[in-house]
Formats: sequence, structure tokens, C-alpha cells
Amino acid sequence: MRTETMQKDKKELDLAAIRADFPILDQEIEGRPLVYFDNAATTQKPRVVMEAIGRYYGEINSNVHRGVHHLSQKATDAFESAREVVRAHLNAAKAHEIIFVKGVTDGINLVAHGMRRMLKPGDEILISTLEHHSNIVPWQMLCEESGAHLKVIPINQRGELDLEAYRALLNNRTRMVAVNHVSNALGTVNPVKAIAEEAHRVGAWCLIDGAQSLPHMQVDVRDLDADFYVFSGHKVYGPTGIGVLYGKEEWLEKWPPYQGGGEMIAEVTFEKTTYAGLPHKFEAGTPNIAGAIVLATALGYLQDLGLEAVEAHEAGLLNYATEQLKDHFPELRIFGEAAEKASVVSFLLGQIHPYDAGVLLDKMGVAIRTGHHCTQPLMHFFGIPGTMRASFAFYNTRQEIDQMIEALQKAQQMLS
Ligand code: 7TS
Repeated sequence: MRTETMQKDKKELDLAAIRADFPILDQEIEGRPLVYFDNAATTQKPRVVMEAIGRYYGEINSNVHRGVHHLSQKATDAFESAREVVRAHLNAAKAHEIIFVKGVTDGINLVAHGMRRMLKPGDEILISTLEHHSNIVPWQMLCEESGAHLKVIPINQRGELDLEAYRALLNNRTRMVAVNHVSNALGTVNPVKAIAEEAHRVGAWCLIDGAQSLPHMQVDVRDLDADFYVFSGHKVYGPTGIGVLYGKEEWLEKWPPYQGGGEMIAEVTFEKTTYAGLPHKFEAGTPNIAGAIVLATALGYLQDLGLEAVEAHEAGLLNYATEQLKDHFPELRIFGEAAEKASVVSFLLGQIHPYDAGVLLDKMGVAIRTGHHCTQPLMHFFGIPGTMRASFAFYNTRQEIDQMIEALQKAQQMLS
């Protein structure tokens, strides 16, 4: 597409060209240039994504898989092509292993639902201390219903999983190991390939929550040997309300549908309904057609940039931010100092409440997230109510980090 303008060479992104693709970034908040460092919550959308939404509704909007007419055929083709784009992006073996869902939360709930009938009292589900609530609560609900037990992989003070403890927790009652690939609160990159391998050794499945990995790195579900991998479109520069559950065919085929309705059936009588095959069995009702099509556009944009270049740029930002924070604020505590990290720095500044600092930073144009980041058990581990969190995307710059540091200095003066 516009690869030549966006990518000077394999290693360096053309930030001016990239930022021109994101009009929302070019604005002032309270008289200061907007610095958007809340990318772990949601990412901004490039022009091609916004245009693709308009094109869908302006040119081919129609329902899928049911019309004989022209537009329905076009919408169906575009929707199924999007599934193929996602398959290729994740290197899944088959397009019907890609299920369109609302997002990570929806995808994990689908998996937990699928496991309902197969769990026995005493079975075990393993998650980690690092998990987002959406990778905790569905499993708790499943355990309550089934009599299975929820076990938690501990972490060390740097925010890394304790792999020895993980191995010790695995046993022949373990049915599922569900962990995030990258922690949204600390930025820790977890060794998910090794985690999946260990899980398989005891016959357990491995679900990887990819909410925070897909935006930042090339993911190959077959190389990881993930049984399930979930991600949200809005965190990879696509729209909200669309996400993907990848699941190995051999498991998904055995499961009952998640929801009943149109689209997911083979034949319905009042006596008995037979279900459609994959992927439709899990996509009841009219799906988010535009969302899926435009998600493919967003993934295409990321591919055009080159994930190696994205990773290198973001690693530079993370290192620079970490150094600058440590240099300017001796009393600053960073939460999450894992050897492998991606795009997130979480911290507390002396006795300053994160919320107060967040409000003042906003007045200086800097958008960060403050609070528990939907990881309350992780905050309990550190004995804190929350942190300030800056999370970066490929369109962010070092100058923006300088603006955040300056704003933090002012906030500190005002609050202490
Ligand atoms: N898992 C992880 C690791 C996440 O970071 C998030 C969202 C979710 C699951 C849930 O994703 P959803 O799209 O279904 O809502 N994380 C964040 C965050 O860090 N700040 O706001 C949302």
C-alpha cells in the first residue's frame, strides 16, 4: 500500500507519515498538544480504517450468508475474506478456526462456556497473578458451576511468572492454563510457548489472552501451539465490538454452541435443532460485519508498517520512558521490571495519589490511565490500590515522553 512512505527501511518507521494517518492525534487539549499514552486501553484508528467503515456502509452494507442478492454476496465475500486475513495474520491452519467475537472478554467467556459440560468436581483451572479480570472472573464462574478449582501461578517482585511454581501446580487434574501473553498492568511478556508446552505435557489446554500482544508483535498461534488465542480489534487499531477467538478445530468441533439463534443452525424443527459447522456454530445472529471487515484493514495496516519495525520503535520508547522517569524522579517506583517487557510502564510517584496526578496530567494534554487497570489481585500483590500507567503505540514519540516528564514534574510540585 503506502509502504514506501511509512517505512524508511526495515528498522525505522517514518513517524511524520504515520502520524498523518491518525488525525485524532493532531489536536490540543487545554492548549497543549495531545499526548495519547492510553494505548493499552484502546488504540487510535488510522485513516484507512475510518475510510473502510464508510466504504462498507456506503457501498456493500447487507446481511451475510443469507441473501441471494448482489450486495449480500459482496458483504459475505468481504466478511469471509476478513476471516482469511485474520487466519493468515495469526498463521492459523484453517479459516474456520477463526471465530468472530466481541473482544477478549467475549472470547474467554465462550471458551469457559464450552468447557462447562466437560469439567468434573476437583478438576483444576490455572491462571496467573497477572491476569486482567476478564481472564479471572469467567473461570471463577465456571469453577462455581462445576466444582473445579481455580489455582493461581505466583509472580516475583519484578512481575515475572514463577515458572518453577507453575510446573509444581500442574498435575493430571489440570484442564486449562489461561494466561496473558503481555500483562496490561506491568508490560511483562510471558513465555507463553513454554507455558503451553508444559500445559500439554499434563494434557491441559492453553488459552493465551493476546489483548496486549497482538498490537506489539508478530504472533504465530501454531508456533506457540496455543489451543486458544484471543484478541480485541480495538487494541490493534481496529473498531470496538469486534475481536477474535482462535481455537484448534479439534476442540471447537466437539463443543456445544455458545448462543442459540440464526446463522448457527443446520436445521430447526420444534422438536430438534441441528447445528452448523465451524465457524458459524459459534457466531449466532447477525455478526459485526463491518467490524470484522475493518479489523482486516487494521491488521493490513500493521503488516504494511512491519511488526519488526513497530517492535523496535516501541522498545525504544519504553526504554527511553523508563530511563527518563528514573532520572527525573528518584522517589519513583516502577511496577513491573521484568527482563522482557512490551510498551507499558506503570509507576507511583512518592505519596502522590495516581488519580490526582492523572487529572493534572490531563490538564497538560497528557492522557495516561490511573487505577487498578482491571487487575485488582495484582495490585493486592504489590499492596497498592493502583498505579499511573503510560502505554505506547508505534505512533508515539520521544518528544511526547518529554512532555509527560515535564507534566509530571509540574504535577509533583503542585501536589507535594
Ligand atoms: N485482557 C487484557 C490483558 C487486557 O489488557 C484487556 C483490556 C482485556 C483482557 C479485556 O479486553 P476487552 O477488549 O474485552 O475489554 N485492558 C484494558 C486496559 O488495560 N485498560 O483498559 C482496558
